[in-house]
Amino acid sequence: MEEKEIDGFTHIKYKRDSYTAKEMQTRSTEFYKWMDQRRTVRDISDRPIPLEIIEKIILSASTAPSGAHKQPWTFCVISNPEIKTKIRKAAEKEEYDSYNGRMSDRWVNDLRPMATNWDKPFLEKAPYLIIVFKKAYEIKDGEKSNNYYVNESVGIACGFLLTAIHNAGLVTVTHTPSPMNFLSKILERPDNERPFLLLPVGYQDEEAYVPKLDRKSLDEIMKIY
Ligand code: IYR
Repeated sequence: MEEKEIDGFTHIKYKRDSYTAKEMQTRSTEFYKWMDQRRTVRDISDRPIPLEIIEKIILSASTAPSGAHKQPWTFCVISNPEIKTKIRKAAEKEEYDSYNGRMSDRWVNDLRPMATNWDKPFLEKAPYLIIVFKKAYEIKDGEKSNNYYVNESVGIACGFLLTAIHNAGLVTVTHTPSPMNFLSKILERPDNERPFLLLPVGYQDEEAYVPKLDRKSLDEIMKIY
């Protein structure tokens, strides 16, 4: 491996495959078609999944770039049924209050096409819940150290996580119970960690329905200068 020192730190030579314009055309088109098949699925089966799959998915998520390479994330994986039940109960309590007053009428109305409500059976049924925590700062040997661009970093890692779940042929829903500090309590997470996103992961149910939706056209989302 070719190495060089820059300002006292080792850098390694990096070389990855590159493609011809035609190859890029095919690869990017195929990738888009495959990504476009991903859907948020609430009907998740209880069919078991080996933990190793979840481990690989999380390793993929942790390849995300992060501010100063601080990797400010913890992925909690829950398969224990009692903990899942605790989480479901607490999430549904918050969600009930959200759907019944905390969210504006306009917000609830905007969600009608998604057929969501406060009932979250997938929190118990899915073989795994992955709960992503962001680390606001680090504590090593009692010393605090900073993390940077924490929301951006963890958000990108969650994008990678969703892609890895899709790649494994599994489904999830980006569940956002609010407020979600109950997750820190149930999982006894340290003070420097804040819950970011909850993903139940599993196979889709034998019969699963997703809303009939369109994605925005390229014209609507891209502006060329
Ligand atoms: N957090 C609630 C409500 C919800 C909000 C949005 I914005 C969604 O796209 C979907 C649901 C829930 O998880 O049901």
